[in-house]
Amino acid sequence: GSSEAGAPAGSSGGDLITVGFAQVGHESDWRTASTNSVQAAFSKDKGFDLQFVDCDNNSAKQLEAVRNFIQQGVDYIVIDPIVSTGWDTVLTEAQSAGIPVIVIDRTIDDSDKYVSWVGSEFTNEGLAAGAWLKAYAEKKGIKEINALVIEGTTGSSAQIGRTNGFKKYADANGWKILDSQSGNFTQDGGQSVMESYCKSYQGKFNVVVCQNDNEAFGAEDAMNAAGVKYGIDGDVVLISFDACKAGLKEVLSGKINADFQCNPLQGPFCADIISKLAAGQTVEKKTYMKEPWYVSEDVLTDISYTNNAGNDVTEPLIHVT
Ligand code: GYE
Repeated sequence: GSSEAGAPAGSSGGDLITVGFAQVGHESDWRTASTNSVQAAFSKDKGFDLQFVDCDNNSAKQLEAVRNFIQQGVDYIVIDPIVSTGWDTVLTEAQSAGIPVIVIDRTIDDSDKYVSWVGSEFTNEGLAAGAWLKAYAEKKGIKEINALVIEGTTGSSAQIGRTNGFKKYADANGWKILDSQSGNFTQDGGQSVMESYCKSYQGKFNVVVCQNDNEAFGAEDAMNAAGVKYGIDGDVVLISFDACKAGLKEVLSGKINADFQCNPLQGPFCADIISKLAAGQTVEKKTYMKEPWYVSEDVLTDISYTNNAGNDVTEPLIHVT
């Protein structure tokens, strides 16, 4: 650590800034991109000594990882919180130990004891999906929407925001959400939820909303097996989130109708925040990633979508240009 006023004590990395990162797990392509981004941004040649812990989507493991970082006396702790609640006690412990905590990606609801957060506006992503579907249905003359939702990890802010954002459109437009179950942000999860949906709702649904691309890949496998036609040439509109590389390929080939990007490249923003803190500078409490959306048929040519700049989102942030 540095000797600037306000810089934390307890560095064990010589001149390097020691950073403990409690990562969610390895459930998706998005997560891999996130891990790579953080590891590249916190390399030794950039002045950091990164301790990376894969918490395997297990909240107890994640709390334990953070407590270990506190015990070791790292300079900074970075957390991508698996779920949004249950954080206040451990963040109080970090605060008492004088270790600043930076939150990335998913948000924390029940505590304000962190210094800064960088990530995405998940409710906005759900609203964007709703706005796109509304325009698409109008263009295609689809009168009734019977949707099946495959949610992400229950209690994660990504799942909560995407669910609420899309539901807002469903409620406002009289769309039916036939079912909404968690696929845990994994391909296997998406596949098994979709297999059971295909059995229970055969012939009754025309929209499938997957809360990440890996779930969408699993849902595609299940629909292929059940003979359900989806995508631009099918009977079922397939919507996804993340827009990872493999997801965008599916958009290009028309299998996924629309994919709402969540930008995982947060490492450099996080490293910048920590460098500023180490230099005794003040940092923004919130930093939002820029996120376009990708569709295989552009039904909104005259409308562009603008990322949330910190507003409390109650309406979709769509601006006619
Ligand atoms: O959408 C999903 C990942 O927290 C935004 O987690 C992230 C989500 C992402 O597993 O693919």
